[in-house]
Amino acid sequence: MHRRKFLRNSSLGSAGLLGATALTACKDTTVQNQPIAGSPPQIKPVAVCTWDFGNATGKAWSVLEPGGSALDAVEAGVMVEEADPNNQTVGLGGRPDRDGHVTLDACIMDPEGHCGSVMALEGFVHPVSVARKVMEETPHVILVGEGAAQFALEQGFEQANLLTEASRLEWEEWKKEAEYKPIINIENHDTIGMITLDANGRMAGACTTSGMAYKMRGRVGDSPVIGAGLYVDDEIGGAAATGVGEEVVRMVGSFLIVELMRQGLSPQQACEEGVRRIMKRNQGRTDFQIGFVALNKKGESGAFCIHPGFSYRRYDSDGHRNVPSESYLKS
Ligand code: SD4
Repeated sequence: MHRRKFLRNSSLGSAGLLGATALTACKDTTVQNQPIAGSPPQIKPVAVCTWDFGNATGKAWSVLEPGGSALDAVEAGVMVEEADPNNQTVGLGGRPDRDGHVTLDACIMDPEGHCGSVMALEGFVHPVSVARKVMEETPHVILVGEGAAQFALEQGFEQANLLTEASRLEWEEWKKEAEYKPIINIENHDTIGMITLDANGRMAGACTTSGMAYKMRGRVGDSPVIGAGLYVDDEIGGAAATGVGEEVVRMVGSFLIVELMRQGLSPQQACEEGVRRIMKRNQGRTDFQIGFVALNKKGESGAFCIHPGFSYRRYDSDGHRNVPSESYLKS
């Protein structure tokens, strides 16, 4: 019902090509990067991330504001959530798979388009930093499982037990029924994906997660898949995803959003179109959540999701705020 109405009202429909009508058809709630009054136009740094992770964007800002690089900022920013045992979907304290293993996925991209990723990494608090080492120290883009752990050790990362008592007890409880059913916005949707723009106009991104709670052993979602959970093109902008990774992977979601921005859509319009494509492919299925956040080269940002409840954090020289996202379904 919702879907049909939405598609009927959308001039983008299934055509995939974006004309001038399409660009003006939807209400554009893109957040602008305001110029500083009285000063010549200049690049103003920005950090945005999925969900209300103010400590993470705050950390990224502390790197960006004094002139630090987008890459250093994005890594430092998401590391805050990786180290927080109270965030049960990222890093330390992340919910385990159904067999009780905390397995982490992360990726990072720099302004030159270099990228690194680790998948199903166990026993290290900062998979994003291991991913950065994959990018900088190896001829590869992705390392998985035991190989990723071996590489992390070789690079001097310290091993740690990531299963906190709180997450272990929840898992023990879950095992009584052992039902695998994501609960929208609650159970396991707090992956952090972050995009940064620095004072030199360079962009970077990172995404890190413990994935869907109680997933099958060996399952990898969208977050460490370049183009799905994260994509950055320094000429255009970047995007990151949160939610049910299988659906994001099927659409190569973040790459799609960056390509839509390349065709002229604002970050807001691009996120909306990305969600519409996912809904179209799912033919009326609504029992899952996905949220996208995007930032373009001008420092404009936008977000969109399927169900109400998603928001994104934005930090720039005008302040630090949690921006509620509009949704495809209204309630
Ligand atoms: C995944 N996309 O592994 C991740 C989960 C997530 O917020 O985003 N949670 O599918």
